[in-house]
Amino acid sequence: SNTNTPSVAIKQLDANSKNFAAELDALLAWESVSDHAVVTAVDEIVAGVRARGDAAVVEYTQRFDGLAVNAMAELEMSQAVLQQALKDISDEQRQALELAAQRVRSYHEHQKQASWSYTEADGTVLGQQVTAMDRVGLYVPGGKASYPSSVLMNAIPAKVAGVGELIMVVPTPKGERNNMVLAAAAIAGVDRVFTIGGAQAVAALAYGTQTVPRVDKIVGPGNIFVATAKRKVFGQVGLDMIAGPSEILVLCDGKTDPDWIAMDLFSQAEHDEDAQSILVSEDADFLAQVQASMDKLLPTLDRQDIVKVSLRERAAFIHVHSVEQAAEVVNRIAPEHLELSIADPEAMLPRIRHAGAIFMGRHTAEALGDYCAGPNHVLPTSGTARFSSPLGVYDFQKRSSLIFCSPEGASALGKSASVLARGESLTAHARSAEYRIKD
Ligand code: HSO
Ligand code: ZN
Repeated sequence: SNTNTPSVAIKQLDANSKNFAAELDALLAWESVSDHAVVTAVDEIVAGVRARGDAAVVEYTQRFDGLAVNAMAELEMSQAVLQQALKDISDEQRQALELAAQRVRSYHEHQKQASWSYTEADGTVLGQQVTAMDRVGLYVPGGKASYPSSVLMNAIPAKVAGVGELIMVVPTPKGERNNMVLAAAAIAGVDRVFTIGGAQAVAALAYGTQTVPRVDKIVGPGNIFVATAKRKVFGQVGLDMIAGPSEILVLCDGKTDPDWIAMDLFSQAEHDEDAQSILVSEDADFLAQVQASMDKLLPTLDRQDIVKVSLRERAAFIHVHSVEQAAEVVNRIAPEHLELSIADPEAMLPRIRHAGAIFMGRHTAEALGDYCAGPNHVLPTSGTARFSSPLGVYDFQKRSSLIFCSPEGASALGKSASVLARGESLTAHARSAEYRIKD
């Protein structure tokens, strides 16, 4: 428009105002909808797949994805199809996917945990053995939010961990395929692909069918049906965190090009209407400059409609008055993505306690990390960085504890074990330990 009113006026908060804590709470308030009708539908689908296996999956896929097949086997995509997708994308696209995959792989190699053990004076050995999961399922959404980058980010850590078999499910509504997603699966080394989705795919992976093997863990984002189905199969199978809307917090000293900051905020807002973009600065003039940049650049965006809603409903500029206050705000929000667009990000780092990923310096746009820097883009959202970490190799590994008692060790430990067991009135335990006591 030609008026002077900003196209989207961003909410302004001041960390010195006496209502700030309450205003911040309101800004961050977010509740995942749990729709009763969805829960009922998902319960029925999961029960159907559990009872009737392939036949139910074929029926639901016809009903929800408009894909009619005679047998479940037709819903499996061969490796030849994946290789063809790799040929069908452009050279530029293939090279970009390969570079991203290679960088994500080498970053995640650093996360591998090793087994360890130590030997006590009497010869008793204690330790921990690390093993990978046998089989993992990767859910990939169909349609618009079907991101090849997310295929790499979920599949590669599993492969690096040494997972035996990686099974991907991706719905292809009316048979519509995403070649970049299939090419990413080929590059990441996905073992089998089924063109199924929704609650029926989650149930098939969790319980297994005649054709779909049962997996040990399911990872990957999905819509409300997928999230609800994951809750339903909780306990049956390992699960990743259920992601909330994506967020970014940019902390800027006012010396970065305001256009860059505006576009960084937009890059998060364009994900979806619920995404949240927050800018924190000590420089009030700079906040005004970024607002002006946003007004200038907004009309040039392809996803304006989504961006506008996201900015109007959830964005904020927070004026802070010291470095300490800035750190306090960051830690209270515990953002999924934190950009430190400041002169000395390393000096700030010790003050940052809660953030999913920290992008350091003016040149490190979140977008680089989303695609190809190397670290994972599956990150804790909605403040859960207070207690959780990015998706990683460790999410596909598990630990077994090791105890190897020497005869002397067993004898010495037997005495304490016996006392403790009798204290719990568990006399078979006591006698089992006592057999090993040498007098
Ligand atoms: N920012 C998203 C990841 C993503 N961005 C995928 C682009 N494609 C959530 O961290
Ligand atoms: Zn993104």
